[in-house]
Amino acid sequence: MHITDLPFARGFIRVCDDGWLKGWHERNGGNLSYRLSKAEAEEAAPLFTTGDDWREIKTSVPALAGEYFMCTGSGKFMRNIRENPAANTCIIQVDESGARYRLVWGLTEGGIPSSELPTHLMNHEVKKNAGSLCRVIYHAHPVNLISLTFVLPPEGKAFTRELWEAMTECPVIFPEGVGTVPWMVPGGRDIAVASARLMETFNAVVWFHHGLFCAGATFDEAFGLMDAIEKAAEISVKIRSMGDGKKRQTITTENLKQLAEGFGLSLSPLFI
Ligand code: 2HA
Ligand code: ZN
Repeated sequence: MHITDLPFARGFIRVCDDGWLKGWHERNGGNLSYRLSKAEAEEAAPLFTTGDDWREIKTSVPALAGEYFMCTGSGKFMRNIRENPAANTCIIQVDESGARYRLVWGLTEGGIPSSELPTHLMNHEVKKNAGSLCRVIYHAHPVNLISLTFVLPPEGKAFTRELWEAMTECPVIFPEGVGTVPWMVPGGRDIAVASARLMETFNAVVWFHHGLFCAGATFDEAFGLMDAIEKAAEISVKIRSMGDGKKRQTITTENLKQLAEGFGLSLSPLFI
């Protein structure tokens, strides 16, 4: 048995490959993490090595003590993951204090976990503390979504309404809306703290002029959310690029209320 034969690893690799084929992962852009269930960690444990040094996470995630995560490697290319998952991804374990991690599998040609590890782990911690079933945090650089961050303000309401109005399914898929982080330096604790705060409310957080983070219980959910938001963003970019860029009609506030009633959605009152 190999780690890469296990269903969670296969699901992980498939997201990386699909995201690459979607055009969301230029060079080493984007990253993915998955929190293993207890049963998955037990099944994989005979294939783990435990001799690696403990290293600083550079933030603290005490609620994740002892947990295992599969994640992409820093500087590794999503394009190469299907070809050689063991060289480009890893499984890490968080220590009992929640401040350090060690490598237990992968990165066979060297390297460290994703540069966005603090954001991934802080987002996982927020979701776990909220009792959410979320196990997947996915970060990508989709073109249309990033383009919209140059013409919309960094405000949850403006962004959410733009996406909700682009496609009727959007309010159904993310009734809580999306959060926005204005431009910040990526890769550190500050952007992780800003993102995690928003992940308390949202499953999608836009990083201005950078990309999008999505959370989901399954790979399908996290990938599907990324895909739906990027598709809505593409529609929005097209609308804004046609003629005078003005909408003749749209999905109105009244329509959103009707949709909420029809589908039993609790659309965020902040954005209505
Ligand atoms: O290069 O996407 O945010 C990986 C990234 C950093
Ligand atoms: Zn990025």
